[in-house]
Amino acid sequence: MDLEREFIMVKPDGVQRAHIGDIITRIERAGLKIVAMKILQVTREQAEKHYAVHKDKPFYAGLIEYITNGPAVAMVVEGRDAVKHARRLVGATDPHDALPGSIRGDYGLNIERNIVHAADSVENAKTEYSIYFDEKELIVYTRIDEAQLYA
Ligand code: 3AN
Repeated sequence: MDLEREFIMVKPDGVQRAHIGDIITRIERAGLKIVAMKILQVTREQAEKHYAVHKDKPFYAGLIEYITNGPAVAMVVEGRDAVKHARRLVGATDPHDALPGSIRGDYGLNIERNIVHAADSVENAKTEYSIYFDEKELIVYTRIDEAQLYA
């Protein structure tokens, strides 16, 4: 079976607005397995690595300021097509375009404060989670519902 690992982060506005529990519930409920998770204060160095691709964008400075501005929750989740499913749960980048039922569609109003991040490919997920986790922090286990999820 082709399992993917995806990197998800509840950003500082998601933490401050007390959405951590709801976001974790949505991830678990969809069948994605949490294999690593921590609350952390993102450093400027980590943020610059994470958002290197946006270095030349006009919103870059604000993005770095925002993500380093308070605690965030970083996690690695695993499952079949995990990247596609996590992005579906998260919704479009701009909350104005995100469908109701998605995290950003339900809670977002502002593209610069869009609550949650999910990597857009398996490769980027690995690059991103490696900024925040050592490989040995990823826990290998079987969830009891996998027999149904992957039947
Ligand atoms: P996503 O997080 O949906 O993959 P990216 O990777 O294009 O979106 O953008 C990373 C982050 O940069 C977004 N989550 C958002 O906080 C910020 N961002 C993206 N586009 C804009 C924009 N046009 N104006 C302000 N901030 C933006």
